[in-house]
Amino acid sequence: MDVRAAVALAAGKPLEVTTVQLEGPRLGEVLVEIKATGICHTDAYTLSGADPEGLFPAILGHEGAGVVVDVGLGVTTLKKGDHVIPLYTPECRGCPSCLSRKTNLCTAIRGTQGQGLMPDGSSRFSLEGRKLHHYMGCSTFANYTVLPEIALAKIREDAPFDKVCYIGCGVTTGIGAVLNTAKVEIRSTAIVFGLGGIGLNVIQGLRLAGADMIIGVDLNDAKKAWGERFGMTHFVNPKDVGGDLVPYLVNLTKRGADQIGGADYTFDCTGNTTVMRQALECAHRGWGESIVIGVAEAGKEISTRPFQLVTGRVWKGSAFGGARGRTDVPKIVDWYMEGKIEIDPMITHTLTLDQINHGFDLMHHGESIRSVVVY
Ligand code: NAD
Ligand code: AHE
Ligand code: ZN
Repeated sequence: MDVRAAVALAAGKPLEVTTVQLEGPRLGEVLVEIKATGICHTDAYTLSGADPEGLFPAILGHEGAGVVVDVGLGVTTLKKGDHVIPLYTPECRGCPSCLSRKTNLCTAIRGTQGQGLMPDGSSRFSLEGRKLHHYMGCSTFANYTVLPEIALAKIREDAPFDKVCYIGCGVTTGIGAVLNTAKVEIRSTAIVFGLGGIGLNVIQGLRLAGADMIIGVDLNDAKKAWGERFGMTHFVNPKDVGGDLVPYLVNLTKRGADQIGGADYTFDCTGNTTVMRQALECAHRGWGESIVIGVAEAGKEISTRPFQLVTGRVWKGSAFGGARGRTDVPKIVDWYMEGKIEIDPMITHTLTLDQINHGFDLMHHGESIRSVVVY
């Protein structure tokens, strides 16, 4: 069938909105009509050419919501008409990773997903006979896409697509990093670096968890009001700090009788490796945990004095907020529908597919929190 898509033809070039061809679902696959998709910084990262797994030409996009249109042979858990959110971290419930109960990083199809292919090693997308790569197993920058059954979360039918698409990445990543990865306790102190589409969701996750000091750090002063809107208690712009940022933040978090300082939990939501080091080093001696969420480009490395770890700080990473998509995503949709979490105010721009490059510009200029394309 012909579908409308924004195609990444080459690294660093704007997406080209055009008509591409999509084959129907094969064994274990599902055809989904995408109704809305968010634009995440990770899409921009891959488009920039800095992603070692970035393949071109490709159809990017991984933060969508839509409706099942057709199912392939062997599909048992979904049917035509079901409302779904695509999962770039699938949940097969049978691979060693899923069975371990220690991680959400299902390995059932990760190999082919990283090659921009469906699990059988082929692509369903083409443009005038030329193969197009899938992206993160989702390719939501197309109004129809094909996904494996294990990469779809079935959600309630009254949830608005143009809002809950954000649960497909940003909301779950931020809130999940707090609840699943860090397991933040009530009354904790926390520092969040980078108050964009992910960092603000970390902040609302910290508010949910009952943290009582939530420090937000961003180079953009406009993010102060945004952080406060979701529960941030203090804002620091590193440009306003005269000396080294780490002792400044450690000082801000001093509250025990020993006056050592350092946060119980810190989160990097920037993808900047210098910031990742700062985030680790302003975690509390003895127990502070620093969670890396940001994605750094190929060739970047993190470093610190091992003494930082010897003295009890813990460095962790979090992908998709540690969420098991088919199990957890429908619950997060419920939280939104019940008013337990907020999404609407973070969706600052709603665009048509033809305006998708403008959505990337808004992100790069720090003018949006989330732009959502509605088909
Ligand atoms: P965004 O562009 O909306 O926000 C980034 C924020 O960081 C901006 O507010 C920017 O001003 C701020 N910032 C940049 N450099 C900074 C610095 N040196 N110090 C302080 N603040 C700084 O991006 P986003 O969509 O929120 O994504 C954030 C990061 O998270 C990206 O690297 C993205 O690829 C990654 N990400 C990871 C996962 C995961 O599962 N681990 C999921 C989604 C996104
Ligand atoms: N191909 C990239 C991987 C980047 C990355 O870490 N992606 C996150 C999700 S970001 C969503 O916005 C993730 O889930 N990672 C786990 C995985 O299996 O990819 C690179 O840099 O190599
Ligand atoms: Zn994302």
